[in-house]
Amino acid sequence: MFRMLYLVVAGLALALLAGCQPPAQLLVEKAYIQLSPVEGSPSVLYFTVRGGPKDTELRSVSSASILRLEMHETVEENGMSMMRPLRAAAVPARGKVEFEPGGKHVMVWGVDQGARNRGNAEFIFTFANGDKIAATAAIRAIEPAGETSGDHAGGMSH
Ligand SMILES: [Cu+2]
Repeated sequence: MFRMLYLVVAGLALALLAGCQPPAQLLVEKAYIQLSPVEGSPSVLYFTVRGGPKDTELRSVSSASILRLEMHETVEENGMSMMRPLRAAAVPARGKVEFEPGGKHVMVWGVDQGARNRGNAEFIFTFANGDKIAATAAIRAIEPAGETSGDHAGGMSH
């Protein structure tokens, strides 16, 4: 009786393994830096982490093009939105973790001129399982407020 139950469970596991799901691979995608329009104030790095076959944690983010990086999480406390440092971010197996506006994010201080000129920066994401994943983040500038493309007010001649 127990033996049969065991066989049924084993069969189920095999059926799951043989499913048409692609093999899960830990990866980082859609990385971009929202460049601060104000000189001297921090920019922000956003990205999506896709989980691999096992649970892990994102431990740190580094870049040769950036002076200082800090993982943060925006939380609601007493009706106020505030940021606090994030030591690590859990990445569930086959799951998805979004670093996005209003949630988890990485603060960016000091984007070097070479990266600004190129329009992107290389990052290394380090995980608890020892994986180090490289990803390129595009640098996005914010349009100055009140200015829409193709419609310059102020009588400038062309
Ligand atoms: Cu922050």
